[in-house]
Amino acid sequence: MSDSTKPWGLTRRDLLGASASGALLAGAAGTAYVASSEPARAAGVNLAPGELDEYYGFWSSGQTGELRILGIPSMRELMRVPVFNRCSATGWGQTNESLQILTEGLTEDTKAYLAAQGKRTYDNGDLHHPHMSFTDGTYDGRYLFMNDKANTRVARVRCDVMKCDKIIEIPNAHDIHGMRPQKYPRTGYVFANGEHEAPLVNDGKILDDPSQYVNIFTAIDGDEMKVAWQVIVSGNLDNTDCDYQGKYAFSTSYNSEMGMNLAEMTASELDHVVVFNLKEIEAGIAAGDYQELNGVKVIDGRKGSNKNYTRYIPIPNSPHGVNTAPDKKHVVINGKLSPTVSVIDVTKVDALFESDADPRSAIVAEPQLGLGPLHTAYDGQGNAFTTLFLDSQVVKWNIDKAVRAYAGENVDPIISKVDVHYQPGHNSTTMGETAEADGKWLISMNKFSKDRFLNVGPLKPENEQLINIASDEMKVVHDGPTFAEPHDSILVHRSKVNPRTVWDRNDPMWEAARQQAAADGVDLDWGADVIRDGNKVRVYMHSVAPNFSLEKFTVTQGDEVTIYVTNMDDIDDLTHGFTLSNFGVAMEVGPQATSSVTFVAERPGVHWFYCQWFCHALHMEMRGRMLVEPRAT
Ligand code: K7E
Ligand code: CUA
Repeated sequence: MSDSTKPWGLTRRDLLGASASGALLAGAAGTAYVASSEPARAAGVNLAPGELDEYYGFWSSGQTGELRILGIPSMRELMRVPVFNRCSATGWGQTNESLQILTEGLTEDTKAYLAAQGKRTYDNGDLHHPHMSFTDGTYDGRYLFMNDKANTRVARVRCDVMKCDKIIEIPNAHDIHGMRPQKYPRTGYVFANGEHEAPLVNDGKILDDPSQYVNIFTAIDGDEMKVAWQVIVSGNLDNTDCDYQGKYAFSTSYNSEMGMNLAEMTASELDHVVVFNLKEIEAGIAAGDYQELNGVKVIDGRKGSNKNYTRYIPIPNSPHGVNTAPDKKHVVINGKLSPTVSVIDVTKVDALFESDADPRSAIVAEPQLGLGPLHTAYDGQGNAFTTLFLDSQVVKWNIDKAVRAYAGENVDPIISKVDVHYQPGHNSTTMGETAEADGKWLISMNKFSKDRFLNVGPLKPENEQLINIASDEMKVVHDGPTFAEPHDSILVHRSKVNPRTVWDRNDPMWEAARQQAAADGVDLDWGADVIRDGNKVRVYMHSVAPNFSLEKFTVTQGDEVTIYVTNMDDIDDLTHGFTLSNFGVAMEVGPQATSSVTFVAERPGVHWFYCQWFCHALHMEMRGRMLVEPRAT
């Protein structure tokens, strides 16, 4: 299918034509976009009813703790995938299946802490960075990985069902921030930065002695979701990315000072980026040059350790984002407090390890772009788009021109700037963090919305703007208000992702239920059984709209009850639910899925359970009774 016949919007040629004919798109670059539906329609943003988007947008949600899926360019929110949060709609954090995922990767230390709070898992998270698994430098549609800064975890979402299947806590490190999957040859590793400094063994023996604090870089095996190895570094770690050669990962450090307060953290004019030499680290681990801490092999990559595990490249003041360009050669380090970005040439990094070359010799450009550069995205044609937090702008600049200017040529790398509203953090372009960057759309993720929307009280939404980057003159074409606090997003062509529409009955998600049903001699698919096992009661039922297979069941006060519900409907949209009133129990049961929940039936009486996912004209009637006999006295 050629681009011009695609149903989901205008082609680049159409867009260029539209802007050439003038007046269709409001405002010139650098002026505020005037809100009006007409320009948006001209840009192909408002898809007609029934039209599909060309891209999936995978969105973080910061302190909300979930993953969100949007359609791009319509900016329609399509789905929320609970990950680190507790979800009322789906029962994530309550079902046995989700609790297994939420608890199995926690350290014993954390389990003990949570038990003391009467909890089995955390119910908050701070999800900043969602990224898809790669094969050969581009998205492969297998998994999405994401960090939890709040509770030092990394999670994985399966792209076939868009549900989380693994969450691991990262031992030894503190507060995972930057996180990226390996691009080549495949993922492979998932790299994760511990942002906050602490003693290596953080058991309270060392407290207010920052000279003994360290930070930890972690490589996770993304297939197994186990920590492969860790590296102790000098300074802290902020964001990370890696090359297209499978040789190096890069992490920024805004606190190379190891300061404990703002003044100390920002004291130095120069901080650094740490370069991790993957082959050397693997060789060091193989040779036994590590200490084992909490079951993890930890290698020392601090400055002055005189090994070839790491190099430290000085970078002007408090760098933040790290973004590898689709040219497979350049890595941009975003200056934050410095108005510059520093461009690393990965072909010059070998020399840093092979000789005592000046680490700065790998820097091939350092263009001054504006105030507060935080993150950079790419169009695949040699151009970069950097957010300027303080200037409230996105700047488009040319990498090659920046390199030539750094070498002394009189060229200006800046192509254009566009105002965004307001204070942008991350930005992302269509396929922009892969070798297949296509330069169609850019999202600017703005922290403040100020006056852009109806006032909803002191807590304002953020504003994510869609920008047409098909021509040098960037055009803001859509405002997208959003709840707390997406930091980052990726824009993935829809050809890369192909989720199922109903579950496979053999899915591993409910393996524990499958085994228990087999042990109980019950048919998990078509069950309508109540199994008593001491004071444990297991209730098996299935649902076919608009019925549960049990209209009632009886238990005794104090019984530990587990309800297994299998949804035997097998068509699109036929999700059922199971809500048990006044027991705080609710869960989603997708088509062909099994979900289960366990609680103590401590309330005698008649209690209704009902389906809370609208499934049928007789959805309201889809309910039954749990009869709880009072405990014998
Ligand atoms: Cu810049 Cu957590 Cu990616 Cu936010 S980080 S903006
Ligand atoms: Cu089943 Cu509503």
